[in-house]
Parts: sequence; structure tokens; C-alpha cells
Amino acid sequence: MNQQGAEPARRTPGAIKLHGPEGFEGMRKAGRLTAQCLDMLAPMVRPGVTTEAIDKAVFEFAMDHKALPATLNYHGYPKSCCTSINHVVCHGIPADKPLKDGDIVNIDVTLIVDGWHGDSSRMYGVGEVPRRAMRLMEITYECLAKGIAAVKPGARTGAIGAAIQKHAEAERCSVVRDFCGHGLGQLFHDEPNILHFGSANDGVEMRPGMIFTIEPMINLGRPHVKILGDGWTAVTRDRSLSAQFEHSIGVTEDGCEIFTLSPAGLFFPDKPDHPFA
Ligand code: HM4
Ligand code: CO
Repeated sequence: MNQQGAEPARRTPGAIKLHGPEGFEGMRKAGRLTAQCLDMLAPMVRPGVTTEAIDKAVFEFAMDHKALPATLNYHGYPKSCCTSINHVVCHGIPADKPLKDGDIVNIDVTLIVDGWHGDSSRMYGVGEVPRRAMRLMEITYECLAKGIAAVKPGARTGAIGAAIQKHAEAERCSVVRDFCGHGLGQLFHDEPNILHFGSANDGVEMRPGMIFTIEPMINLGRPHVKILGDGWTAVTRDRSLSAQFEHSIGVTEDGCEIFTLSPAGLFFPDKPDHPFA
């Protein structure tokens, strides 16, 4: 599509695509549907529900809306979403184990709509959530908000990571180093890498038309992770709780556009006063 459009995606010397209005329009549709899918899951996330049932709901939502779940068969990944519970950092595989009262779970969905990828994840509390878990979710949400606030043309991508790390560590939490945000559009994972830590001088200069995710993973304990024997599930080495929030965004002339805002205001309903709750 971007080969024939009036304003095709251009390539910079750093090989990072700069998308035009067609790309932004494609991302709005994909991002909105992904957000609606995550909204649809909110009332499902309660004690006794299996992550397999959540996965099935994501698959059926995609089919009902002429979309494809990007993770399904991606490098052998077997499911339509990732469900990462408690000390699982990311890429948890939906299974037949039921959610239990007090769990916190990240659900990460990427839907492909007309070739464009909308990628977002949120935290959901299951029943009554302990105060320290609630606090971790709040801090992680704030880390994403601060990362997004650092997006503007002329600044470097490192400004995003610096803002996130500063807030996480001020709250005595740690930033996972092993996974990062990524460029996306007609590809699921593209350049640039968006680190969630580091210095404002790191990375590449942001330019209008760049599209990427910001998806900080924040731990209550140490930052180190290990991958389980299934080859996917990343867990904290110290088994401390981990949380993650993710939006897909596009850099504009004066800041950024968030493609995956919740139409129902359910991105993080526990903080309804926040910028994109
Ligand atoms: S694969 N989720 N995520 N996540 N991958 C199945 C479910 C998945 C990822 C992923 C965050 C950042 C980067 C990536 C990635 C290659 C190297 C193949 C492009 O896979 O960069 O994959
Ligand atoms: Co991923």
C-alpha cells in the first residue's frame, strides 16, 4: 500500500521509515481495533477465567472484525495474545490455568488491520489486588505516560528511556533491560528499538512520521529475567512482581499521536484522572 500511496513511507539513512498520512490512517484503524479488543476483555478478567478463554476471545474478536492476531504463528508463537501473570515479565502463553483473586495480568494484543499493526498491552487486576501490586501497576502506567511525554521531533529516542528509568528508580522499582519497544507499521517489529532506560543522548533523533511502541516492563525487585523452557515465557529471576503497559504511537510535528487509546476509557480504569486512562 505504501508503495502506491500519494505519500509513500520514506527511508532515512538510519533505515527508519517515515510514514505519511496513509500510514497514520492505517495505524489509527489498527490501533483503535486493538484498543477495543482490550476493552472487550476487561469484564472477562476475573477469578476462575483461564488465559486460554481470554485468548479464544481475542481470536474470535479478530475474526469478527476482519483482523489477524499478529502473534499467531509468529516465529512459532502458538497463541493470539500474550498473558503475563504476576512475576511473568512478558510473552506468557495463554493456558488452561485459571486466574485467581489477587493476580495481576498483562494482556498484550497486536491486531493486523488492512496490513497495519496495532500493538498495545494493559494490566488488569483480578478481584482484590494487594496494595504493592496496585502500586507497581500505577508506577508502570506513569512510566509509560512519562515516556510518551518525552516524544517530540528533534529529541532522541533515548529521552523516552531516560524519563522511564528516572521515574521507576525514584519509586525503588527496576526497568527490564532485555526487551524494548520497537518500530511498527506494516511490519510487527521494525527499527528503531525503543529502550526503556538510558540517557537522553542515546538512540536516534525522532522525526515526524516515525511509528513505534513504548512498552516499559517494571519490576518490584531486580531487573533480571530468565526465559522458561517453553522458549517464550520471560519471568523475573527473583520472582518479584512485574508489570507492563504499552501504546503504539506516531511522531507528529509537535509531539505524538497515540493510536491505541481506549475508546471506553478502560486503559487503566483505576486511575481515571490520568492522561489516557
Ligand atoms: S512474539 N510476542 N514479541 N516483543 N520481537 C510473540 C508474541 C512477541 C516479540 C517482540 C518485543 C520486542 C521485540 C520482539 C522481535 C524479531 C527479532 C524476530 C524481529 O517477538 O524483535 O522479533
Ligand atoms: Co513482544
